[in-house]
Amino acid sequence: MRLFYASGACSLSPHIVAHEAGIELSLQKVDLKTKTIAAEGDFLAINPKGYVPALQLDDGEVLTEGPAIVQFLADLKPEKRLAPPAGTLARYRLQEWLGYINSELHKSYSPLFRPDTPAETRAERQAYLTKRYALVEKHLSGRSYLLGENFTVADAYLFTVTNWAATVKLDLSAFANLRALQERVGARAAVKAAMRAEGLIK
Ligand SMILES: N[C@@H](CCC(=O)N[C@@H](CS)C(=O)NCC(=O)O)C(=O)O
Repeated sequence: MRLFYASGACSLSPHIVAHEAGIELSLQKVDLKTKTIAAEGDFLAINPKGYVPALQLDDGEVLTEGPAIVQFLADLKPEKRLAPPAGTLARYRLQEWLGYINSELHKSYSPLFRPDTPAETRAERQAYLTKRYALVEKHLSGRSYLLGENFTVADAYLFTVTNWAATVKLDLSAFANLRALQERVGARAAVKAAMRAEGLIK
């Protein structure tokens, strides 16, 4: 399988999950500005949406959307317990978190990365994110991970987007539980390996 990624982008989340699951992926780096892949040119020919992550299966099928990709990878190795079994309430809790991270957190960061975003919009998005993170902070009280004591794909996704906070000058210092989660996840061997492979840490 091939994972189309950009260093430190949301594609780090499935990259982490693959390491956690022990699934070997061929990493394909995408230049998001030019929509090209180093090895073979046109990324839009692989994923017409033009964004990462995209996972190409061995039969050529391409799966997109981070929340779908991480669940697909987790379900390939159920024994790793990176996602609760399908059909259980816990699985829907996982999807609830993936949806929250995707629409409330991930997409709220996007305008903060654009240099032409007006200061007013920037301030509004930062306030919105702070409000949304306050809920995560409360939820994490007494829990090691989003779903309790087990690391799941939702933690990989939360970790990935929350890592962007410093770059966009979003102050999360008031959120001790969230900071502890970032440290806990960042210390995992699989997470370090994925970050190292993307050149994010040494
Ligand atoms: N809906 C997609 C959004 C993915 C996304 O926002 N990817 C960003 C990187 S974090 C990207 O590739 N942006 C480049 C672009 O949209 O042109 C998902 O949840 O997977």
